[in-house]
Amino acid sequence: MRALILVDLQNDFLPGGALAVPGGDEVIPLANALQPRFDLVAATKDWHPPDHVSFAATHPNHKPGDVVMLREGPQVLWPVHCVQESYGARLAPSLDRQRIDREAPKGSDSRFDSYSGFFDVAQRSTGLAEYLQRQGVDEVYVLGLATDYCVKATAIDAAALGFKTWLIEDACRGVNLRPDDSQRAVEAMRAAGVNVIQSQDV
Ligand code: VGL
Ligand code: ZN
Repeated sequence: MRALILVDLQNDFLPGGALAVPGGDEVIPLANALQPRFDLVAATKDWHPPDHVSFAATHPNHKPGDVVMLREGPQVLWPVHCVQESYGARLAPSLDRQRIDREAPKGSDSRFDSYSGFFDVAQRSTGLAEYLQRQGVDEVYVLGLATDYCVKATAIDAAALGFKTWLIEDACRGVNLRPDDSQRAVEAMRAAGVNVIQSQDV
């Protein structure tokens, strides 16, 4: 069984959103075209409470882009984004949502961030891995936003969980706080056993 994982195709990560990823809207047509080619489609959703630990506004005297040290490790601080039930947290209206079998919210505990669709920084499961395993999925293809954060973490965890894992590189876009972050993320995924392909080769 082959699953497609759509990572965080939410309004706040698209142009005009609170944490807009440059060119983020360009991956939606690819996501729509690819969905029918899979046995199962899952969509991860960043789903934060208003006082989430990853928001700069939660930390006095900090601004977006700062990094604070937490028990679980360094945490990049972001603008308020993907607040539960808000418009920004909704899946993109242009995304074909009919074929999505499972939505996987993450980062919904105010204390812990979760770039990965599988585990938060405290290593607690979102339930997505168990769901895919129950469905008999053994191959996972990953696309979405952002290459250098949630796509990277999700693909690396998928490979570590034992799924044969592909990154659909041209169907992802990165934040690129540093200009080469996405390229480095792709290299990190490759090093973790993720196969890197383009959408035309799926
Ligand atoms: C993401 C930063 C903060 C992502 C989520 O979807 O890559 N990035 N929250
Ligand atoms: Zn987030």
